[in-house]
Amino acid sequence: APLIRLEDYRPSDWLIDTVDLDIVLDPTRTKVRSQLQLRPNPAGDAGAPLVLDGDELTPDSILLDEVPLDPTLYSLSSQGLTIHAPPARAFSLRIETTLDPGANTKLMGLYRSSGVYCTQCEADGFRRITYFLDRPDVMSVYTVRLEARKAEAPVLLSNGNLVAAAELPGGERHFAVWHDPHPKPAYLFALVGGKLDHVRQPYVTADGRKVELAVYVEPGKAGRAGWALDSLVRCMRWDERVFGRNYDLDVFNVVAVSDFNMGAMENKGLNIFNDKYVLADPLTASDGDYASIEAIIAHEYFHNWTGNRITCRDWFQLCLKEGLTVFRDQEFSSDERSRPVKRIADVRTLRSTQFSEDAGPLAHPVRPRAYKEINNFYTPTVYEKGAELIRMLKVLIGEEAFARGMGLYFERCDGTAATIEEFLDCFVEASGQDLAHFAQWYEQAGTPTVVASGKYDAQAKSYTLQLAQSTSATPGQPEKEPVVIPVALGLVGQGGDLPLTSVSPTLKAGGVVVLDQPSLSVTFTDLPEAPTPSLLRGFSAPVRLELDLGDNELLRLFSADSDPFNRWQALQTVATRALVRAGKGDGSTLDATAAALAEALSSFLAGPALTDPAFAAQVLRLPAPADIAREIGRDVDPDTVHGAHRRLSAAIGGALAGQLNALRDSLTERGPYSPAAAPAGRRALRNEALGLIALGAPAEGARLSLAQFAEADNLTDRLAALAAMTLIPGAEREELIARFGELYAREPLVLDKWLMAQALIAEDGTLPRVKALMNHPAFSLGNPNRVRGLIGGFAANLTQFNRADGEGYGFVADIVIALDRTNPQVASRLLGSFKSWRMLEAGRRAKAEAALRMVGATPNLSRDVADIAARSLG
Ligand code: BAL
Ligand code: ZN
Repeated sequence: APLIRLEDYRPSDWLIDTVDLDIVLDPTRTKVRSQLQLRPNPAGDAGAPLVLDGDELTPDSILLDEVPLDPTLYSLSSQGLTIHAPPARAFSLRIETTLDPGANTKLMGLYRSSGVYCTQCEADGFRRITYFLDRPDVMSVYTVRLEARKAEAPVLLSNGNLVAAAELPGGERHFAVWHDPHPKPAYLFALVGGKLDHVRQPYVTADGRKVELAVYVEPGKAGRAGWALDSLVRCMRWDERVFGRNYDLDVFNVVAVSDFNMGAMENKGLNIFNDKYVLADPLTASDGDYASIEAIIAHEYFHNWTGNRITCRDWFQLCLKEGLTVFRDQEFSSDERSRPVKRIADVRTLRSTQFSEDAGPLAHPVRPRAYKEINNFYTPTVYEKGAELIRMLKVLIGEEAFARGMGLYFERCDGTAATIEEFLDCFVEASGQDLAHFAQWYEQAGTPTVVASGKYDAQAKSYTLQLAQSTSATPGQPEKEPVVIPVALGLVGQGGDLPLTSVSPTLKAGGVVVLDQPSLSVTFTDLPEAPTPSLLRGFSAPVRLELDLGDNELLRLFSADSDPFNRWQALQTVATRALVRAGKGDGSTLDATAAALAEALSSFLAGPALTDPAFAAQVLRLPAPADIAREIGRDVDPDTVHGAHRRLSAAIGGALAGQLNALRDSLTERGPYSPAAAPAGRRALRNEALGLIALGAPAEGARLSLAQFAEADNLTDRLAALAAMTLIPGAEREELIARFGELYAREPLVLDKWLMAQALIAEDGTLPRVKALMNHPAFSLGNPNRVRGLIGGFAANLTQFNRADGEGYGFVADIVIALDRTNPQVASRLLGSFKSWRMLEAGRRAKAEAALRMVGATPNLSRDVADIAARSLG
């Protein structure tokens, strides 16, 4: 496959002003009639051939200005249709194609999911529906007529507003016409046709527009759509209040489908969702699901301005819409819930998904410079690190300048396909600051490490902080430049934060030191006592921090820091250091660390900490074994890491079992289930405690888990009981697994969690268990959620995917190869599970490499899988 490069970008030679689609839906023979109004792009080459993208299409007919096009005037290839010498003026094209939605297992373009017609066009699925200039900088006004048998598809939806709908003569068929007045790129096109129930609610925007909001779901599931609708209303109000953004159509529809490659898709006015991120009721969705639904409903809605009204010039700019929109949804969730807890959860995700990507062979810049398959760049780096860059920008230029810059961006770039440069220019103008160096973050891959050390001079009453940064080489980038790192900090004394007095120009208002060179030092004066530095408050930059603080100083920060993120981080750092040592084979300090942590946690849990149980739950949760493996970074033995983690958890759980038990009792919910943040936080803490008891006092843990399962009135508590029991081998565990499976036999989304809980068991028996579960009636390789639950869960199992005998790798590799024939996107995602193979000890490394080579050598691989295999080995 050819390498597509940012530097080769050229504007399209042709533009398409309007698109008229007439689509007659049929399970195997869907007719697509497309009429395009084209004109030469003044910014392109006059007289250039017209090269329309097409994927797995053949035209039934082509008319140019209503006249059949002579076959000598065009050619067809596997990539599309070229008209060699089109007229050098505006003209129309009518093209007919026939599609088989039932046979479309790639879930890109038009397909059927449980009998529902739906589409997925980002990044390049529209070319699987009709021939088109399928690139985001070609923006057109769409009018879409949909026709279907009424019995098969009583609901017909597309983008924009409904302008006509009627039965056809005979009464068996009907049609609907949708018009979207906002020019959009083809990747935002969508249609839905099927039997669907819905819930709806009228909404009036802050600027007075009446909008009908609706959420469509499978028949019989309308009772589970309320939370999504409620979340939609809340995020719309929030975007009006916080970013001054109003909605711009008369309807906004959300549709849940059960087969979907991504989480959801922001098609203009018609968001299509993986049903996992829409459906919720207390017995089939966990607190985490409620929070994810709220966040993803918001994310897709926020795209209406950051993505749709302002889209991307080309796919290299993907982070322009994704990083910014993730930032916006994170801010929304922070305002709806607890800001520190949301930040901690986001940083956990960033470290586990993005730092690990940055540390391995798939590392790439937030704005990649080249790709073979764009679908492989919907990554934690583009999304999560992309959001971190926006957050840093805000810290660097300040809240007010940031708000002005966003306003300028919305005003100036509305209706355009924009670039990162155009985005950053708005903030240069709003702040008066030069952001050229900051822009390096978009170009340079890898996680910088910041090393910090400090020295107090009692005589001078001054404290000097040294900061140094470095970034390891990543594929294609052997040399790294220093980046602009905002280090938000405080100096903590006996009575709390000390004043920050310094003449250093690197210290900004609000206590931010800007590290924009290899190293610097800042001296703070007028300090009557030796301070403990609290660095990177709120995780002000996506970096690894190495501190010269001892465990005692960290424990002091845990109890005294005014920054909740760093209180949490302090304890994580103490645990991480001990686990890294033990994970490398030196477990000599583990017991002492366990005792110190248990003592700190014990007084924390006895104190006023319990005013925020969700925060306390985060404090109780140790860094995951995979985080420790990543910190060790080379020659990792997963069994040693996992063993150390178990030992530390069990020691803490054992020491605190009595206290945790009492704590659980005090947190018992009395009223009916509510997904609100406060009761969810209490459940989180109760269940975190249960996990520790299960490891520290297994008999007690089993008793409590079984009782909790029996009494629970919600999925969160049932799942937590199941998860705790998976830590305790034996007949009781197997009975509970079976009982859970029967209870939810008809709930595929819950069974996904059940499959995953089993796939994550850190025992030798897990691989045969997972193989057996592939024959479970609920499992299907054809459904992405099932694959991600069972096989994705197994591939995330540190000790079992990385079995010393290599069988875990072979199993996943075989599935990747099988899946690639039907769904390359899901297959390549799964192959991404190998991304950390190079950090393993030699034996496993060789076996992982062999599995990757086996995949790479398979004939007829998709571009998606071939690209991941090649880069993983590169
Ligand atoms: N644009 C793809 C799905 C999402 O990020 O919203
Ligand atoms: Zn997005």
